[in-house]
Amino acid sequence: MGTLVYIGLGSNLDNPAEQVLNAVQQLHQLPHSQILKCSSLYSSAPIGPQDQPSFINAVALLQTELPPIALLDALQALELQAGRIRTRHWGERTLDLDILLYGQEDIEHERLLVPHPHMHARRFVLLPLLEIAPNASLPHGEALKTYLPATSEQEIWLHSGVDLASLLGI
Ligand code: ROI
Repeated sequence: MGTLVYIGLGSNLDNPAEQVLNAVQQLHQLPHSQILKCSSLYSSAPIGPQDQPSFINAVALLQTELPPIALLDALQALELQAGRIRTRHWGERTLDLDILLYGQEDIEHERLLVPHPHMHARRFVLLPLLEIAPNASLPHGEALKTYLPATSEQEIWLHSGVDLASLLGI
């Protein structure tokens, strides 16, 4: 039961790796939801203003019965709990949780666009996503791996693997 949802995680403040790992644990505790997979952690140069720290990024696969906006509310509550404050546009953040794909749904809501409109152009999304779902595709059928070559200039490197079982105690 439930929908398969890919969630992008990012942080570049206040111990970013810990922020991301902590968020994966919190996602696993959401009602009617469980984490099925989580990518390695990646370090990536900032997209946007360059005078900010590099990011830690990952992608997790969540199986959930929460409808899209309820899930969005839950993610925003976790971001707030992590002490997120909005600074400048495309600036630094303690925790960013993005719904990348929600099943194969196309969602156009005033608060939520799915697929995430920038995901195909960001290597810090594509690489971790393809690590856990090599054949992931957009709702209209395009394989996401076809977008990877166009992002080859974006700097990203492996930070560390994630031992999901020990992280989630399963
Ligand atoms: N850049 C990188 N490398 N990783 C992110 O998660 C990220 N998130 C953002 C902006 C500021 C656009 N840049 C990013 O929101």
